[in-house]
Amino acid sequence: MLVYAQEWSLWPSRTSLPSGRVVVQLWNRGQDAHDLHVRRVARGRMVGRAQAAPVTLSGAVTQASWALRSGLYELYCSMPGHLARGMHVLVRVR
Ligand SMILES: [Cu+2]
Repeated sequence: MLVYAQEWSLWPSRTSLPSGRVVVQLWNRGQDAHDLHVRRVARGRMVGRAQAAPVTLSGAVTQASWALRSGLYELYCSMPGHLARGMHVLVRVR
């Protein structure tokens, strides 16, 4: 899955993924540094431990490998204030 990050949104290449190991590439197309976290969503709230792709500078691409079970997940940027400004998106793992 490729995820574009820019101020202030995240654009995943797909919103439905197979469960298991997922290779994630974060491409920062914005000007500020961004990262990418993922947490499961249950009853409208994020639960459990986050997995992450590292802080990525403007123009750079970083990669991470996540283990995801089936369910609903929120992708978000954990830099201060970025989630509140809109840098989050739901994805479904099937
Ligand atoms: Cu950000």
